[in-house]
Amino acid sequence: MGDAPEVIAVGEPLIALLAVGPAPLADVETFSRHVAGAEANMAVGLARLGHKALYVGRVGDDGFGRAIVRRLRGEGVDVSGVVVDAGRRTGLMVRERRALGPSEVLYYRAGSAGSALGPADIDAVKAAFTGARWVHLTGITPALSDSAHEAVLRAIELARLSDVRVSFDINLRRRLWSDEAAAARLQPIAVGADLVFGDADELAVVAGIGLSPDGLDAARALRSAGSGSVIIKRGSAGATLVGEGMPVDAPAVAVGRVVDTVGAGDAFCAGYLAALLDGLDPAAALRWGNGCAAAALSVEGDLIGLPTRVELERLIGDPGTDTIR
Ligand code: KDG
Repeated sequence: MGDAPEVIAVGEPLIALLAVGPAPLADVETFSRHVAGAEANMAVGLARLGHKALYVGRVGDDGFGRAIVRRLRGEGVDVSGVVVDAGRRTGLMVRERRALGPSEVLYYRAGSAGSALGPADIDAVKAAFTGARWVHLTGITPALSDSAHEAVLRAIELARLSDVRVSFDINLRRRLWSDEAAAARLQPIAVGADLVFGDADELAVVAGIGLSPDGLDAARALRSAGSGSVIIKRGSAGATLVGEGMPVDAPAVAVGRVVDTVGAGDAFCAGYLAALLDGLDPAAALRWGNGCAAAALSVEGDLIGLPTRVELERLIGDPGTDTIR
């Protein structure tokens, strides 16, 4: 496999402060500190499964930035694409935890180091596009700033020039922009991507059509407009691949107790891409994606639950065994 990256992931790495214990944010006094960011999660997921990922993003020259770089490096991700921006702070998110109803997320990332990502940061790793198989992008980055949007477009351009395929996870963040603004930037990216991941809601927004609960209409609309394969993430109902031929469904892997849903989508992408890199067929890739998502759901924080190859094989190969002696 060598040291050349198989996948180049581009995005904003974040520090996430997660409330310890269920309470409204106003009452939370203790937080646990985690490394997060959708694309960084995906890169770590790939590394745990034995694949080479290069991460491109910006951190501040601060303790949070150092924690991110150390963690990614320690996980085996190539951090040569990470720029330390001395003039800005590392992006931050704060998340409460509720026993009932949705948990609120607050972002402290406007003007962050990560939001200053630009096309020059992509050009700086241009050589890595020769030989890479995939570039992985999400719909979060184009929401951060004009320059971050341009960085995404530059990554797509270099991918095309180097025969690298583009994987795009919509990851609609309504705290960052309106559906209209998101559709305007994300639709052209989705339509040009070889692989698009999204839930039914995200796919409908990006396709510019009404919501259908199964997401099939939106997936088909995107495919007719030019997208390659579309993966509909359906949470506890599993995932569906809409590509050539009939849609392929794969059930979710049962999770005894869901501890933390955030990051499961990134884990799914990591599992799916890892399986494709291994030369497995799309049905197996869906199983790997679902397995990784289940593993991530069962642990708090975005990174901790991401499985190694052995853990994934145990999870999807022998679901009846719960003790290894
Ligand atoms: O997918 C998980 C992400 O939501 C989390 O790590 C933070 O990247 C993040 C974001 O922008 O919400």
